[in-house]
Amino acid sequence: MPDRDVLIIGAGFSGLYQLHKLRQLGFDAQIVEAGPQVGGTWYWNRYPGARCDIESIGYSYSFDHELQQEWNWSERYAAQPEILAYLEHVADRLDLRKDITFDTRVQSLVFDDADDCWTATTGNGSTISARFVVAATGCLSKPLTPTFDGLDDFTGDVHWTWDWPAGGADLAGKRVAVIGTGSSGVQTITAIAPVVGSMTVFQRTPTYAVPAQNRRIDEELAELKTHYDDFRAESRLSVGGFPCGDELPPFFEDLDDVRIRSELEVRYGNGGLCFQQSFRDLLQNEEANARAAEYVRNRISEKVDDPAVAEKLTPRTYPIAAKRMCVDTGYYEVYNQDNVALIDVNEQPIRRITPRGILAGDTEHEFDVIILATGFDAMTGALEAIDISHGAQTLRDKWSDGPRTYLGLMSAGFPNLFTVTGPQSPSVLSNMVTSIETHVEWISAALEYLHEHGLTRIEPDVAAEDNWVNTTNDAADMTLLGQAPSWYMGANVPGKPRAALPFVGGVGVYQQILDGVAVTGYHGFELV
Ligand code: FAD
Ligand code: N01
Repeated sequence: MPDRDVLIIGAGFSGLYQLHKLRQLGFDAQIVEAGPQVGGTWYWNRYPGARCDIESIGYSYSFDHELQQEWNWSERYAAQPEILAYLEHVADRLDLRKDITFDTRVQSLVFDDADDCWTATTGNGSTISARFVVAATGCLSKPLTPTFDGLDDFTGDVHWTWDWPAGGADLAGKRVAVIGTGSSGVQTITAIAPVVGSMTVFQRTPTYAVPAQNRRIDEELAELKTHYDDFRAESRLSVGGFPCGDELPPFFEDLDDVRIRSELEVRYGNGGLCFQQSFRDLLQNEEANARAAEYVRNRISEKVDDPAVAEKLTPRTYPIAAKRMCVDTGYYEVYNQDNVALIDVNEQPIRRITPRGILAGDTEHEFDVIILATGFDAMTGALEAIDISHGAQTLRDKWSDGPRTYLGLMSAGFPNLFTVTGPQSPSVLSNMVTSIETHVEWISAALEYLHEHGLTRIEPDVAAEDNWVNTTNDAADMTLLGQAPSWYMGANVPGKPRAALPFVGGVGVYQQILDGVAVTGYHGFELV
């Protein structure tokens, strides 16, 4: 008999809820977490300025009515310490820690057909067997660590955004380099600009950033709490897992210029990622996309004093929203500071890190601190970092040309192994807490169904999986996603196959598909 009914890997938003839900259903479940405490993303990413870019009222659990009534978010977009405090509070409130093993990384998972169970081997050599495994390992938890020649020779401090020193880093008055201008870079650059002595930003691709319009939300939150459940229900049926209001109709419906302009202005003024839902077909229609992109480009040029710097910061080579947009609080204005410089690494490539700084092009720039905000091996990275095998087949081999899943929940040939917000589910294209709850609840219901029917094994049919892979690829092909070399497509990791990693059909549509599969007795799955 296996040690546990269910092994959950990871103690972030996903793993914590999964443990609670399974306990409620009477399963014997355990979490194994590589880090020293709960929080996942919000434990690791402690860099200055880290905060969510989905509004906290939605970027939070909905499953516990009292929790959402009692918890008070201070700001529209909570900062990392507040989100971490929330997850710690949830762990305490639900008494989750007693079933979590910290500081332990799962290194391999081997499926045993005789017993229908998985055996996990951890970094310290211990083993745990479980009938089912839920990989709550995170979509953005495997850091991308480009090998810059000479990094080890640098005599100053090196900090990665995803592993920021727990006690903070001393940047006051220092000469600081930042490599990377995605969300982590944008937030870090903005937050440290007031304290550094000088800062040089090394940019490879400029980002489209829209303002956060962050603010305290005391009164808004009190009002929302009078109808919070309606808001949550709307979130689950929405495109992105957070209600953004009605978007403009598809672009081909001959929208007039005044209406387009006012829609973009209102959404930009409101702040946040709902900007990318200005038009229903913003990610499908090149003309619609171009209008929104041009609008943001014009705002950048208004914010940056030096036209040459503004031009460098202006994205022109890929459609807006085809790469994850950033939500900023004064990012562009940082470049108006006299002590801030911007280097385009396409013009001046980073040749190597030297003991004193960075050699870019022919110039050595001297620094006290180098900050790396270079991103993640997204969606598949954390899963493929584990040696997952069933007989002669490994998940890594199976996914060598790109992930193959049924519904982003399971992969054929790997029975009893579920992924939360796995590849080919909406996941990173949505408010992830909404998508996490959807998956946790679906997985839990499936396990309950198996238990009630005396079954011990669930696995997708190959045909159902092939169909889903084609569906997700076809859906992505109908969008502009492929036109950006982004982590959505695996393009940021050298050698990673290009494939659309998330399902682009939207949260509401996806939820209905999942419901339909469950209602029909788990259509497309083989249950034994
Ligand atoms: P994680 O929080 O990534 O947790 C996974 C855990 O699994 C980690 O603690 C990791 O240590 C552990 N783990 C992984 N592999 C193993 C292993 N082999 N053995 C043991 N443990 C393992 N999403 C949004 O929707 N809105 C936002 O505003 C937003 N902001 C973000 C900001 C940052 C800086 C980052 C990096 C991501 C952000 N995301 C955001 C995405 C975010 O990752 C998810 O919203 C959510 O936190 C994911 O929760 P999770 O539990 O699925 O994964
Ligand atoms: O990572 P990224 P991130 N030389 O991949 C550059 C979520 N998140 O950690 O664009 C030089 O976006 C790289 O350049 P390029 C959110 O989903 C949310 O910032 O590949 N540069 C890019 O500029 C987000 O999308 C928040 O050309 C190199 C940067 O490093 C996701 O996490 C905050 C390089 C990496 O950007 C990932 O964001 C933080 C090299 N060798 C994260 N290698 C919120 O605001 C990489 N780069 C909620």
